[in-house]
Amino acid sequence: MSSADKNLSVFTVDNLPDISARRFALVVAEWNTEVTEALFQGAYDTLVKYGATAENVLRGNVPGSYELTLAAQWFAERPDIDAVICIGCVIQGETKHNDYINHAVAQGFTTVSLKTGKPVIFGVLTPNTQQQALDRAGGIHGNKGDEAAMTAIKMLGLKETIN
Ligand code: DLZ
Repeated sequence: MSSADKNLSVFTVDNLPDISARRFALVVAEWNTEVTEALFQGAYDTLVKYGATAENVLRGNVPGSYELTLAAQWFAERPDIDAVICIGCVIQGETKHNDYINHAVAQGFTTVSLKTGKPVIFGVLTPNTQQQALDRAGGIHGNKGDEAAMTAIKMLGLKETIN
């Protein structure tokens, strides 16, 4: 940082907040269960590892990723919920169905997030193949559920700092 920037107020996600009293909702799609369960486990383990208590992590199941948005809104509207992490896996098929789902879901999460002022995290994989999904659900590319949980924690820390 240059001397001219000395008085710059910087809000970062560097300091992780105390989440021991924070309450999270994990919404999990039942399509491609092998993948979504692994993502759920990664997210859950990360929340607990960073201080969340088991009773402060709620889980909701939805049939498919398209339904994540509405369930996310129901959870985000609860005053006791601080952040919602949405978990799904939409694998490319022979039709454009996946494109419609992915766009709707991404737009939906943004809408819920802005409407409620709470982090609504996009933990939805959009791979071409099931192997690509498994690679990102505890495989060679890590676990994106873990990353989704970290994102929720960091956003709560940023919110605390800004507010
Ligand atoms: C219909 C459908 C298809 C074809 N593929 C997936 C998928 O790969 N992943 C997923 O989570 N859901 C899929 N669905 C279901 C839709 O998300 C939704 O549940 C239905 O269209 C009913 O609204």
